[in-house]
Amino acid sequence: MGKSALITGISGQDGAYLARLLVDKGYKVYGAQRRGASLNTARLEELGVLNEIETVPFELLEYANISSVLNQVAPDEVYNLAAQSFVGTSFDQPLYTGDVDGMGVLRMLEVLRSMGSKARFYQASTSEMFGKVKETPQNEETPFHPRSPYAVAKLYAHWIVVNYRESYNMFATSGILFNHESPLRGAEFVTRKVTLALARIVQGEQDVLSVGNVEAERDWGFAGDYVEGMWRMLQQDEPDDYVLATGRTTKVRDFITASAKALDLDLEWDGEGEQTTATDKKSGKVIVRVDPQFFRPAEVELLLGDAAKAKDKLGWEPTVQLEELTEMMVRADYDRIKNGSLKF
Ligand code: NAP
Ligand code: G4F
Repeated sequence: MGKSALITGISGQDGAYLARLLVDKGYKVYGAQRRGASLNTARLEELGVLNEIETVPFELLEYANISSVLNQVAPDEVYNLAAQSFVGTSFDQPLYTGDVDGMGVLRMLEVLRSMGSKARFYQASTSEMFGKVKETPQNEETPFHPRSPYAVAKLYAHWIVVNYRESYNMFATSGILFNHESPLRGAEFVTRKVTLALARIVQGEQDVLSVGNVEAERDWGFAGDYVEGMWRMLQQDEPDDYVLATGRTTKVRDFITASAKALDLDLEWDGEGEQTTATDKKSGKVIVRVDPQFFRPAEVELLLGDAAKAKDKLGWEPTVQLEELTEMMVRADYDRIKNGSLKF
């Protein structure tokens, strides 16, 4: 009989790519989905996997619900991808973020421990935990310095995973993943916000893209590559922690320029800080502005990952370069706007 997996956060970007991967590998996949006014299935539909999984109602704030789902499903593997995942929102909703992203993980581990479950557990940890970075590039040994309520909650989750592994001999693994993007990325994250806005601007549906700190640098990879790494982590003989990253970092400003270029826009940047603008050379119009409302109370200025351990132990390497990823995202958003098929 094939293996079974429970994926929390099934409606999100990584949930959809991981569901596609595991179904293709012959897994029975249970998608844990929280209740909303309407079911959020657009990403699963886009990857053609909605009808190949079984969804189960799930809420990370509810111990009894987690317990009944895990007891009923009794999966071989659990991928905990659910989270309040937007750093900006965590400054406005720090208690909620702490409860879902920190305590929620403890609830899952406690349920699995009390069941005596042998399920292998994957926790979606994050490069945000490195925050005000202590060294560059960052690897599994780099000390943490989180800079947002999101990152602090994720750091709690990371250490409780390590603690349950060491205390109870559970197969609990933490993937410290650097930023990964795709056409399925949520529209509030900067890459997707940029590709969507520029696709609208060239089709006359928007005038200006307003952004925050364009000097921030991120190590951006493709989500499809990163879910492969998650799966490989759970196929090892022993649980451990792994960084997944591309080893290349890019400024937000340069991602905007490259996305614009993919749409035949040639940008000229001007000014500094809050006065920064970018003008489309052909039309002479300002199409990018910096708006301080998008600045964060504490910023992570630079992330650059070293995934040597994942390459060595998992045989994992990213396959999609940033240029290809940018083109993929820009094209997808251009077509969605053109066809009126934008769903998320
Ligand atoms: P995402 O698109 O924002 O998806 C988050 C998922 O969590 C959604 O399915 C959401 O459901 C669900 N969720 C939120 N609160 C919940 C709750 N209280 N109970 C149950 N489900 C809940 O995030 P992603 O980009 O796929 O990222 C997946 C995970 O990896 C997250 O934990 C994120 O923090 C982490 N991570 C992401 C990156 C990255 O670059 N993408 C890097 C490192 C780590 P709704 O659809 O109902 O909102
Ligand atoms: O796209 P972002 O919002 O992603 P951020 O904060 O790096 O977090 C993402 O990656 C983490 C992994 O490192 C995940 F754990 C987390 O769940 C999420 O997926 O912002 C990237 C950078 C930041 O420095 C931000 O200040 O872009 C900067 N930025 C500049 N203007 C902007 C904007 N970010 C957003 N969202 N919107 C802007 O207008």
